[in-house]
Amino acid sequence: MSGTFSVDSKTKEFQPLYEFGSNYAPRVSYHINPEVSHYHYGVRHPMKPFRLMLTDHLVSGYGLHKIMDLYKTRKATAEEMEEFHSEDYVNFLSKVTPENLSKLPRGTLEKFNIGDDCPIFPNIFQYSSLYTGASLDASRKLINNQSDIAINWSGGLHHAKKNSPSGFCYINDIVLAILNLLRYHPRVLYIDIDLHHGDGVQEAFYTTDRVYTISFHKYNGEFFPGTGNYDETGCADGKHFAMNVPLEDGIDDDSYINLFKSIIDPLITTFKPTVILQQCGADSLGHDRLGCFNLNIKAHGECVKFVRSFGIPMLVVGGGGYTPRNVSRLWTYETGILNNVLLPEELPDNLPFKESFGPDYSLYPVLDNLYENRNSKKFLEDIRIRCLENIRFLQGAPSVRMDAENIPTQDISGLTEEEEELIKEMNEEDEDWRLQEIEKENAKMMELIY
Ligand code: LLX
Ligand code: CA
Ligand code: ZN
Repeated sequence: MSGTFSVDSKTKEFQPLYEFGSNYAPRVSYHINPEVSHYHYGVRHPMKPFRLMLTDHLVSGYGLHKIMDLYKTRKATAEEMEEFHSEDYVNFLSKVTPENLSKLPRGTLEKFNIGDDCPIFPNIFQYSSLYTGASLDASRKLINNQSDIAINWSGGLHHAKKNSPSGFCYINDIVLAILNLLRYHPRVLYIDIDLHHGDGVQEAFYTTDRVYTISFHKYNGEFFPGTGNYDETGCADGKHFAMNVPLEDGIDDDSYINLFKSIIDPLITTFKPTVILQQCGADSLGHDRLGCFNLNIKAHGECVKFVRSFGIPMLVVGGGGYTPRNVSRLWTYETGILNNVLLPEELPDNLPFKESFGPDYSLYPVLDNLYENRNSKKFLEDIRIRCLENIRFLQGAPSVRMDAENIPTQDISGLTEEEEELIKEMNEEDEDWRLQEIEKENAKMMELIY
């Protein structure tokens, strides 16, 4: 029996796959390079770059690519990486291969923390250049006021350090993007909702009052990376400009959302960031292969929606996440939120790899209740009070003189006007290009997965 509002198949084909919410319509740019999903950490490694390909399919399956500016990103150069990383480390990363690994001088692998977590896999430097290039391109779109929100799901590698990789992260695209934003923006707020402590980003900006870093994460002193207790609050000029929200296993939707909003609201009002970078690691979801929280996709998304509601320019990046089908669901849902679009729960019909999303074929299946919630009401209230006390130390936003001679007058997009024009045209012709890319990718992925 057909329902009251059932439609024939022709009508269904032309129905929009999304519904618009309120009337704030930010310009959103989406920075991708399909190549980045083809790299391989190794069969037993939990990081699966093909989660990005699943995300791309879902995003375009819902038609979201039609309402954003798409940018195929260029690779970051070694010189750009050296704005944060040491020349020695970048040079090593650009030369090392699985084949020449055994011929390196003794102690090199230990020096650069190479091992099971951070293996050397084929074309590791190109991989790092691609996701870093995407975050840099995204930061340029915001700086040039060509976007209000810029998204790079391939970025968010918050553990990488100046001289070494850490926790699967090689080049810290977040630190590099923030350094770029600081050329124009007096105050940058970094918000990290990955399951893990955003240690690499915190460390890089620990002594400055121009970047406020806040990370929500599992903490017990042992859980990777072992840092991020509430007493790490910054030093020197950066004293009180770092905040950590250590949590126990099993936190649920309501506790997380309430805590997040009650801290982020006064923080934004007091620090008055001129731009926000949000890291949206998906390993904080329930049922993540390496995770221990109970968050549902809608709760994670609610944190993104809340930050967006302040109307401050945002750079949004990915992060951890080890159950690829849920990572892609989450980042698609959040791409919808950032575009002010509510996506239907039922996944689109024409979705490649649709079988990976069964048996529910839903955008937000229930992911909670796997772990016991070890965060008591009292524990959460104590954390909240501590965090609010830290915000009170801020005494308003630091004012920064943006030196006229340091502000380039030229466009810093890294592209000429002609190139910008070309990209615009490419975006218009994008439909064909994407279909071809998707075809090619599918063929490659079939080889990898099956
Ligand atoms: N937290 C995180 C964020 C981004 C990436 C990797 C991580 N690392 C982990 O989640 C982790 C888990 C267990 C042990 C150690 C680290 C990341 C994102 C994209 C590409 C590469 C890394
Ligand atoms: Ca975090
Ligand atoms: Zn993580």
